[in-house]
Amino acid sequence: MTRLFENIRTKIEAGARVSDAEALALFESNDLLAVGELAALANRRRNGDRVFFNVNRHINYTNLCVNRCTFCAFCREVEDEGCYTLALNDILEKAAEAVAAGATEIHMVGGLHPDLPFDFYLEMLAALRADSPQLHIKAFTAVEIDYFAGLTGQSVEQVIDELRGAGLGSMPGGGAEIFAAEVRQKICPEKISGERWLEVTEKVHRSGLKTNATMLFGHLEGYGDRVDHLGRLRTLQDATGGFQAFIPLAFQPDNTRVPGAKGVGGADALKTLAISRIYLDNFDHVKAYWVMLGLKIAQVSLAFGVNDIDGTVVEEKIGHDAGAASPQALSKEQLCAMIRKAGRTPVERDTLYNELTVC
Ligand code: V47
Repeated sequence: MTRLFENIRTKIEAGARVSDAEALALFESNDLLAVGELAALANRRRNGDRVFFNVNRHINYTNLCVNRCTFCAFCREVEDEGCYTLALNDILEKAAEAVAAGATEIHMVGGLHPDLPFDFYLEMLAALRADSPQLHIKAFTAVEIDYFAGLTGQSVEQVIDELRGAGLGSMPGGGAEIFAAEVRQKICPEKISGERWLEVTEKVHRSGLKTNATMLFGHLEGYGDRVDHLGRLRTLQDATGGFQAFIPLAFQPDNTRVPGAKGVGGADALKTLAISRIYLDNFDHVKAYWVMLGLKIAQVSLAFGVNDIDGTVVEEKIGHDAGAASPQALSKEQLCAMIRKAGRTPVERDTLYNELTVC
C-alpha cells in the first residue's frame, strides 16, 4: 500500500495521470487519511487554499416525470398526491426573490413532464431573462435535452441552440447517475443510457456551453463502477474541456425503491471526493454538495481535495424528499464561516468561476 501512495504522490507532483487500477486500489484502501492527503496535495497544486461558493437558488419547476428511477423520491405521476408544476409567475417570483437576496445564479431542473410543450421551457427562459437579466440561468441536464429533442423531432444541436437563444447560460451535471449499464438498468431503467448522456453532453460542450458532471454513489454500484464513471468523464473532458466541476452525489435512501440501499457513510463520502480529485486531473473543481453530504462532512471534505462547496440553494427538494438531514438553505455568511473555520479562504464566484469577492 505504501508503494501505491508513494507512486501516486510522485505522479501528482509530476502532473502525471493516475490509472484506473490505481484509482481502484485507492477505493479499496482503508487508509482514509493517506488518500485525503494525496487529494489535498492535488488540489493545493491546482487551486491553492481558496474555496469557492456561490449565492444561488434552486427552482424545481415540476416533479411530474415520465421516468420512474428507483433512487428518486422527488418524481410523481399525475394521479399522485403532492405532484406539482409551478406557474410561470411563481417561477418569476422565486427568481426575483433570488435577485433581492443577492443571487447570481438560478439552478433549474425538473422531472420529464408528460405534457408541457418545448415552448414552455423557451418561454420560461425568455421571461426569466427579461425579468431578472442579472441572473445566470443554469438549467436542464443531458436527460432533458434528449427528451426535448424527442418531443420536438429536432436534433440535439437545434434544441441547444433554441435554449441558448432563449437565455440558457450553462447546464448542471445531473442525470449522469452511474454510467455502468448493469447498475443503471436497476436504478433508472427508463433513463437515457450512460453513453447517450455522454454523447449529448459532448454536443452541449461543442456548442460552447459549459456543464458540470455528477456521479450518484452509495446505492448498488461497486468501486469498479465508480472508476468506470470517472474514467468516461475524464475521457470526455480530454476531448471537449467543457466540464467545470465534478460533484459526487451521496445517495439519500428514504422514500426510494433501491433494495437494500442504506446511504453513504462519512468515510466513503470523503474517500470518493478525494479519489475524484486525484483521478480527474483535467477538472478544475471538485464540489462538495452540502445538501447530500451534510454540513459537517462537506466542511471536512475541504481537507480531502474539495475546492467548492456549492451555494446558498434556498429551496431544495430532490435530496430532502429522500431524507437529507441538511438545512434547506445556507446564508452567504454561513458558507463563509464554514470555509474559514476549516482554515481556508472563502471566495464567492459566479457560475462560470469568475471570482467576485473574498469574504
Ligand atoms: O440528477 C436524485 C440526484 C441529481 C437522489 O451541477 C439524488 O452544480 C441523492 O445534479 N439521493 C440532481 N441524489 C442534483 C444535481 C446537482 C446538485 C447540485 C449541484 C449541481 C451542479 C447538480 O440528484 C439528480 C440525481 O443524480 N438524486 N435522487 C437521492 N435520493
